Amino acid sequence: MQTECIFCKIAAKQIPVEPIYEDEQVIAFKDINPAAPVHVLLIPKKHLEHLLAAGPEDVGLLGHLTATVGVLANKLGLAEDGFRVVINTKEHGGQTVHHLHYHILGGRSMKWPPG
Ligand code: DGP
Repeated sequence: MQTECIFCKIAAKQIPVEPIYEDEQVIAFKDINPAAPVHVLLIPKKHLEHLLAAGPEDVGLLGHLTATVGVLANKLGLAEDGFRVVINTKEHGGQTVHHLHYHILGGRSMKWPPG
């Protein structure tokens, strides 16, 4: 855990959170600034600054995160119409919180290319 990391604090329940899904390795919760009717963040409890900070020891964790997207899609009612998963990475990716997170966006049609 990184003491100054907001998502580490959420994962540790030092900041109140209503988990949409949680297990030993990951937690999912609503984005504070939703960009779609459904906008959920899925994070590892382990602090990884971004996707590129994941090493060989994190392959299982990344697989678990990705598999959890399907669990969330079903739980959130997104499985039939579809949804988008975004992992903003570093400056050009638009990453503002430096703890790996998957954005799960749904409830409307998404545009392409993204801005
Ligand atoms: P990104 O730009 O990919 O780093 O997205 C960070 C997202 O995190 C952004 O959509 C807003 C969200 N966010 C930032 N702080 C908090 C918080 O304290 N609680 C929640 N639920 N979401 C947050």
